[in-house]
Amino acid sequence: PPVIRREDYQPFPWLVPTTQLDFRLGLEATTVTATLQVERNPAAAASRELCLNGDSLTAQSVTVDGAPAEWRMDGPDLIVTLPGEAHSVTIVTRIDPSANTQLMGLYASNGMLCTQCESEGFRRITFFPDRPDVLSTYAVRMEGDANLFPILLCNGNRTNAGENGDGTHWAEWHDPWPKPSYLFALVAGDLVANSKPFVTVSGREVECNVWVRAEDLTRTDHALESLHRSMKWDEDVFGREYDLDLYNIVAVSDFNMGAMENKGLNVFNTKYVLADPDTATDADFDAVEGVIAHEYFHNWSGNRITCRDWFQLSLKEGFTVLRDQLFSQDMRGEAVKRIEDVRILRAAQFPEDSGPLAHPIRPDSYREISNFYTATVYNKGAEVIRMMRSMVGVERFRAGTDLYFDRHDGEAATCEDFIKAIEDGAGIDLAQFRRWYSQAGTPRVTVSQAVEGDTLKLTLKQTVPVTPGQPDKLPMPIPLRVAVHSRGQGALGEEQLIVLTDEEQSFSLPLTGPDPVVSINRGFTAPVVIERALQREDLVFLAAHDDDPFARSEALQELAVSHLVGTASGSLAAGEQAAGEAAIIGAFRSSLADNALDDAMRGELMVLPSETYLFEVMATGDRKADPGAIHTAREGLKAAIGTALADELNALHARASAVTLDDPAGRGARKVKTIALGLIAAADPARAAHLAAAQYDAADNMTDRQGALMVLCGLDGPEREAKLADFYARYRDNALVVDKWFTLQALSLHPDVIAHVRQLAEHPDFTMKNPNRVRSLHMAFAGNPKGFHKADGEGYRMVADVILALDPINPQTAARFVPALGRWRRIEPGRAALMKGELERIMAAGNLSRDTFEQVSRSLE
Ligand code: B3K
Ligand code: ZN
Repeated sequence: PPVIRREDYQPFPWLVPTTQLDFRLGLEATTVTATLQVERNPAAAASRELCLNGDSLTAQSVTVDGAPAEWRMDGPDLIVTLPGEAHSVTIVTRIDPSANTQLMGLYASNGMLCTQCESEGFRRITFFPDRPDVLSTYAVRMEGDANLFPILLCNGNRTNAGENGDGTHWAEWHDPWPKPSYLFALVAGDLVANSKPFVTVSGREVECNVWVRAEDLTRTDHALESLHRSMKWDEDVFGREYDLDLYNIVAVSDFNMGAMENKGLNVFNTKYVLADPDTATDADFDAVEGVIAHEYFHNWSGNRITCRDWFQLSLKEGFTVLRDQLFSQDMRGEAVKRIEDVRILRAAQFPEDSGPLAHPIRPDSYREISNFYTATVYNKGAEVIRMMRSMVGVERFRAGTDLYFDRHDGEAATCEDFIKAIEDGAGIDLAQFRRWYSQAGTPRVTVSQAVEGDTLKLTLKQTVPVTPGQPDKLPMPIPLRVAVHSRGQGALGEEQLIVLTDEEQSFSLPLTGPDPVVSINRGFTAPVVIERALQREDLVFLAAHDDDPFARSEALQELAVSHLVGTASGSLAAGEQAAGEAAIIGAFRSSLADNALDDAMRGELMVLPSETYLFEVMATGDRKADPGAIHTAREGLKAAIGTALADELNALHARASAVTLDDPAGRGARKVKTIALGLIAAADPARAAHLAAAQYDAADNMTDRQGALMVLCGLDGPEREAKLADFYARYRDNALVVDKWFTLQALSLHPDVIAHVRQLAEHPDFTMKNPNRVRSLHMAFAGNPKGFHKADGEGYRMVADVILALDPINPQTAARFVPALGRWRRIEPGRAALMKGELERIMAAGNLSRDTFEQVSRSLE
């Protein structure tokens, strides 16, 4: 497959002001008649040829201005020769949605028809310039069986509808906003809506609908309310008003991603729509709210202003992730949300940035763009824009985004356009800052300090690691919020923002008192790794007293990371092991006793660093990660905490179990309840099994039930089997909850987890055709630090088998399993050889999709 390069961008020679689509819908056969009005693009080099992308399409007929046209195929694409300046091109294609297992283009799901076009799915529906810089106004007519497809939806507004008298009916839709083909959507099916109008800031009424299958209707209130909250928030915080009279959200159960922001017709994975307390956890509720918001915010950051080409993906995704994060911070509390987001960044993006698939947030080349919907483009992209906001402050940042929306409304823009708008609107020079868009790799900042009179001299040194294709790196501007506290006096210093721009730079900061302790990268202002040798008592001080709650949790993480990595690599000096453990236990004890903390924050302080992140830290320099040693160390620490704090944890579990409120306090209680249970389980499995069974039985909500079952899954004994069976029997008709049942078993620390996963893959409810189900079992297993990294390589082999089996069915989803194996270079030699061997086996199988080929070949380079 060819490599596509950012520097090769050329504007399309033709404009397509309007597009008319006519669909004769059928599950097995759908006929599409597309009429494109085209005219020469004055801004592009002239061409007599109109190249229309296709993917697995055959043209039934091609006419130009009503007459047979001169055309030919060029691989998958169709080339029409056009003599004049402006023409009407009509093409008829026929597709089989029921055979579409890739879930790109038009496909059948649960008896309904729906679409997914981003990035290059529209070309599986009809021949078209399927690139984001060709904007067109769409008018769509759809016709189909009125019984099979009572509801017919498309982008924009419904302009007309009627019955044909032969059992078929039709609808016409018009979207007044020009859009690229990737934002096209169509849905036809037997659906019902939960509806509630939203009145915009200027007084316009917007009909908001959440469309689902009838049996799911009772689980849609949260999604609808989340949509309303998002609409209001975007008006208040970014000054963005919705621009159509209708906003439709449709939930489908077969979906490659979370959701899709098609103009006026979002298509969602059911997982991010359906929620009620009996079937969804508190975390699920948060995820629904976050994804609903994310897709809604795309209406401005993505749809009104779209991307010129796919290299600019972070223009819409990074910015929209930042917007949804800020929204969720406002809805649920800043500190806890920030801690969660940083945890995700470290677990998902840092490994990407340090591995064979590392790429800048604005990549320079790709073979398959689906592989670049990554944590780097999304989450690091959000961090990069967040840094701009931190440097200029909220108000000036708003002036920058106002200018961006104003200047580029209706355009297909670039990351450069965004940066320029922030520069002009916010009044900041981002010349050096642009390196965050072009350089991959997580910068490391080394910190040293010295007292000089009444100031503290802080010396910072940065290195940006070498990444594939980028051997030489330049220093980046790294904004850091810092404060200098005094441990001796227990005094807290004033916070200020410093920006490290050079490779090495010193800053003079005022001292607050004796024993200065620097609190740095507060709020995680920059997505970097801070390296410093802080004394244990300093970290304990920060964990207990820092006035930035994020910094408090960071200090505890730092304490745990250095202890665990030290333990795993056997590098701790005598006595250090016990001292480190004691310090962590002490910090946990303080968090448990600190009445000023709410349970939501207390819960965050009780989460140990993930094993993925510990691999990252352990695999520094020449040192390799040892997943087995990390797992043993982390479980050992859990057991030590559980043993030392048995009374406190039991008391916490009991206290939290008595809270039955359906409010933030109740949520906090549910969170700490299961965290406490997990720590108790590490120390006293029998007692934990008993408590977990009781928690399961008493549960009146999914959070408690799933939490209890999760703990039971890692234990042996009769309760495990009994509760798993009960859970399945109770929810066997609810696909999303059955997914949880698969996941709990695939993620479990049970010694027989591999055998369990093999059995579950044979379960009648398992299918490779449904991405949620595949993820619930196999993706969960690939993230199981113990099972996946089993020393004999059986876990690796199982995941490689999944990739090979899934690739012909759904390449996009298959390719997402590759990064787990691709980290072999950073792992100890025994496992590394086994992982690499599996990648080579996949490569040797041949006939791989573009998606999987690209990821495997890059992982072996
Ligand atoms: N924009 C979609 C991503 C779809 C990608 C499919 N390959 C979801 C989102 O980020 O909102
Ligand atoms: Zn998005």
